[in-house]
Amino acid sequence: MRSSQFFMPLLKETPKEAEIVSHRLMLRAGMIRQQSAGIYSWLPLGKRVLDKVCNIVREEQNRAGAIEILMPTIQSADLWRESSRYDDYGKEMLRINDRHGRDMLYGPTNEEMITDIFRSYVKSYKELPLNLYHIQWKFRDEVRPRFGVMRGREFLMKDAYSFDLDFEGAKAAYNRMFVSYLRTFDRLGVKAIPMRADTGPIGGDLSHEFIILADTGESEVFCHRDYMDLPVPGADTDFRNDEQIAAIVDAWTAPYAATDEMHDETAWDAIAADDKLAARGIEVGHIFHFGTKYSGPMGATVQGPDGKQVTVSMGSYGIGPSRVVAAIIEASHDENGIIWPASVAPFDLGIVNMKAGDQAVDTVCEDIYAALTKAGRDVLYDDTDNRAGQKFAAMDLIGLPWQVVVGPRGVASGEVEVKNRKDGSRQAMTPEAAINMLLTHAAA
Ligand code: P5A
Repeated sequence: MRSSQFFMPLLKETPKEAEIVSHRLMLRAGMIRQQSAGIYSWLPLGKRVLDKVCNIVREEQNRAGAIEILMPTIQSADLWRESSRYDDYGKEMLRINDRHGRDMLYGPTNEEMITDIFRSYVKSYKELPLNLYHIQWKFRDEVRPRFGVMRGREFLMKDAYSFDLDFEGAKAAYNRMFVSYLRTFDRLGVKAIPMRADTGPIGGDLSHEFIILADTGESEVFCHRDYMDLPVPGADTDFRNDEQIAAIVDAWTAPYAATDEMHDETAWDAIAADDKLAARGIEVGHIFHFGTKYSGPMGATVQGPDGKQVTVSMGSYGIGPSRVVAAIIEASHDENGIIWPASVAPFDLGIVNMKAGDQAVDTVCEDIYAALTKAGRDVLYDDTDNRAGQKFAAMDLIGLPWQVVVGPRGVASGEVEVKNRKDGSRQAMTPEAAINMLLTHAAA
């Protein structure tokens, strides 16, 4: 992508309304625009990151055996009356009437709808286990939407729903999602710690929140330092092996970790002072086992092996990709701007043409741009005639992992400069060497 043809409206001023760094940087980098309180448009740079986050989430859901569908944002109130949540959900639910006066709502979550889909088609235990997910916008009329997309009213969620014959099966499904989340957040370049959590309006008695430690986090969390070094399960994890998956969950739930609501002072006091991590955290994922809370009242049953009807045991599993984008920035930035983990960067690298219009410089830039683009890299080529200083500041602000700086003096001596955004290191090398280095380093 050439900057001259891209739409990336950077802000010079720091927006006053933004209280936390991720919100400020997302606005300054032209990633999002507020349309109403807690409702945002995603501009091209933001959309690219959001898509990358969703794709990693999707790949790891698929790897764990979940199957993608797409349910609508607008739901019928009647479904929610079946589970009794229509009245329970309160003011957070945006209620709408259609032209026939029918009660509709903008979905805050989809337990009822998925249970309806399940009961309409699945009749036998032989079709289990089943886990269906979608990535869809949700609406919750939060009292205090704040921090940009971190706590929006409209936000993106990946929500998965599992169906099993009994508790044992449901626990195995829960464990698969637990392990899938460990892999997902690791690939997203963040350390997310699973913590015992309160279940709130979703219900059930087994639940973990996945929390990224950050000073600006909304909740207070408590965990053992051991979490910092626990190995994340690799791509070869066998999601069909329930024992192997349960062993990973055991290892990741053995050290103490709890959110404020579930905090146990006695267990906490037993931990050595040096091993205690009391911090603030951002909830980026939340998984629940709630058994028959929805399948019971909504009549989601299957024929069991003995011919008798069995009410299925369910769980639901959420990740907020739009919040994840902000949380990654909270965890990875410096005074100059965002530092994207390579896996979610909007472009793999940027090329800074320090003197657009200078034929020799243009040629080197074009050659590097063509070679890397051809090899499948996402490249942002700043070919505008802005001042060099402005271009450097913009590249640092938008946080691409690598920058190739091409100027007349370097070109005259056959060199370009490659800068690593994270550690700030710079290396001069020939354009060919730069291409080779970026082909090995920058993700495909
Ligand atoms: C699990 C999937 C649920 O809704 N039902 C379906 C369950 N869980 S949850 O914890 O309420 O939300 C799941 C994830 O969605 C993100 N999230 C938000 N992101 C931005 N703004 C919000 N207001 C918001 N509310 C929830 C979080 O990542 C949360 O873990």
